[in-house]
Amino acid sequence: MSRVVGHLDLDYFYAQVEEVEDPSLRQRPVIVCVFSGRTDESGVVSTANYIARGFGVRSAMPISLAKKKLEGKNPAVIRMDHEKYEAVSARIMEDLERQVDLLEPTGIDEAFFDVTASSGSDFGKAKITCESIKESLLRNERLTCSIGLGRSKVVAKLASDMSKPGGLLVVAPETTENFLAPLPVSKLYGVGPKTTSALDEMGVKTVGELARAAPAAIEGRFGSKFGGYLMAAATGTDPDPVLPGLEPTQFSRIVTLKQDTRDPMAAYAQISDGIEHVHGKMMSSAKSCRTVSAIAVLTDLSTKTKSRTFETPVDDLAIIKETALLLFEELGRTVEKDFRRVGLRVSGLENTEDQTSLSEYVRSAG
Ligand code: DGT
Ligand code: CA
Ligand code: CA
Repeated sequence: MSRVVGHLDLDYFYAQVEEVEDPSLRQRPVIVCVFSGRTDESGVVSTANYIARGFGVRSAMPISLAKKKLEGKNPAVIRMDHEKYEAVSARIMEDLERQVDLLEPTGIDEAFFDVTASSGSDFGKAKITCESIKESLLRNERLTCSIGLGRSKVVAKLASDMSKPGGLLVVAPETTENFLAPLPVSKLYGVGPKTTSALDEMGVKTVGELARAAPAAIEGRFGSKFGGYLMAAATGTDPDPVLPGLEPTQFSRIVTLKQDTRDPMAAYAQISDGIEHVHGKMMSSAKSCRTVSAIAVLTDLSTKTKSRTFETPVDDLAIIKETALLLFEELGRTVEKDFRRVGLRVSGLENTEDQTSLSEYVRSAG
């Protein structure tokens, strides 16, 4: 039975988030910039939308050079707002986690996932899951992504790269070796310029040539660990599992409201089950939280948050629910647009066990 591994990567992520906030940007070249502050122009491009890329703009390019390439093209030059992209990323990962069996985020805009169990190892079924992931991302965040599906991480990552932007590429197990064979070795995950030129010196240019090379020669040149990885990657049999993050730092749940509203009671009623779900996760991992946050995504897709931090960690459902309701009331009073989605987050997690053992210690000491 083959594993079914996916890789998802958001398209031109920071720039696309800016387009969602201001849809008029979609018709213009957009560059999201990190200003170093030395002069008005110094700094680099973090990312650019595909219109700007069409004029030769790339990540890490000096802002002055990017502006030169976009002269007369009415470019939008936007300052990078990392916190904003982090918030969007956290929501996406949370949604994604519920749609797959295992999720391993590997960066702000990408993750590996495993759907072997839920698809019964059926790539056709898994493809439908991927289509619905793309639809919900578009519906909830108005963002597009690229997804690759294969029997290993290397294949999934390659497939998502090749389907960019906006695509979905499924590499079925029986077609994997033919898919990989003609590609240059530099396309393999973990193969940089150094490895590429070392392989080139051995007469290995394509992944197919790598797969047919003598394992002893490859391991002799690269060591048994990396050499072994290279040989496995070349046939799409790299064994690394999808590993979900180990220690959670927060739990959250977010729901799309049946109808846009800014009535706190209506919002609270619809997130109530979600609060119980979050509380259940705290209980099953023996955590208490210091901070409870109410989140509202408004109709213009901006995000507003209100938080309360307690002096001692809390794990009582009634306290969390009461706090959430108060926070939604505060949010309802301050926002200027209706809520489209509402969520609850608990953070500042601490092990409840530690507190028990501490209080037991105090008791036995006293
Ligand atoms: P894509 O995936 O090719 O459609 O485009 P991006 O922009 O999503 O590229 P990706 O996935 O490599 O990177 C995700 C985000 O990370 C990107 O939106 C901005 C940021 N980023 C990427 N490369 C750089 C860089 O060289 N410098 C800085 N400051 N940020 C970067
Ligand atoms: Ca990306
Ligand atoms: Ca990425």
